Amino acid sequence: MYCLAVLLVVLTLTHAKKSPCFVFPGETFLEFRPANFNNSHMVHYQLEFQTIAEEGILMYSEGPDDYEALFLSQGKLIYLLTNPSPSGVEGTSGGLYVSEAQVNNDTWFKVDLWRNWEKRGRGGHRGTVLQTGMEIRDPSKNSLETHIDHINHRGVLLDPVVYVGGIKSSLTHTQGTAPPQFEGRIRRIHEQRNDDAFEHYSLNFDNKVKRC
Ligand SMILES: [Ca+2]
Repeated sequence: MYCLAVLLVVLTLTHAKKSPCFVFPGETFLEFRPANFNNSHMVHYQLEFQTIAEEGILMYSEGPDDYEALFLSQGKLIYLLTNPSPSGVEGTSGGLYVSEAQVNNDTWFKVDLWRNWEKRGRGGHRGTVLQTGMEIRDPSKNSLETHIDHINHRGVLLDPVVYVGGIKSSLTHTQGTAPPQFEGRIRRIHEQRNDDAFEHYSLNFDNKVKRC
């Protein structure tokens, strides 16, 4: 009996560590400030989400000039990277990646999001190909959408703070233009470069985000 109890505790803890899952009511957000986190230039995020909402922010980060957002618009998933040059002379190096299918049908979607990610060549050798964009999987239909470019998006500088499910109203690049806060569930957020699972937030605004 004791062994069974220990096993259950271990299984519960393991499950919690692997599968942080959050319920967003549509009026708040989580803020993450992982230790020693570097999200400038290159990242690879993974997450899963489920919603029936047509609009809403899943993830957002910004720096002095640049920002990136993963959000819903008219039921489609969009990754927006905005990377103006500091002088404004060289123009911008951003990207807009939009899903073809609507993703607000209450099933779980899996998302991979890359920015300037070095794709490994064959045989384990590092290639020189960079990829930026996203892949969206619907495991229930075994479907996959890929929206990727191979541009070197130079000079992407972001603060090591990631907002999930919405954003703080005072952030500089989005005032008055941001989609609404997300309503639905987000789980298994992970960033591969820093090997961070997004479980321990630095802020749960108004304490309204619950665990699944
Ligand atoms: Ca920049």
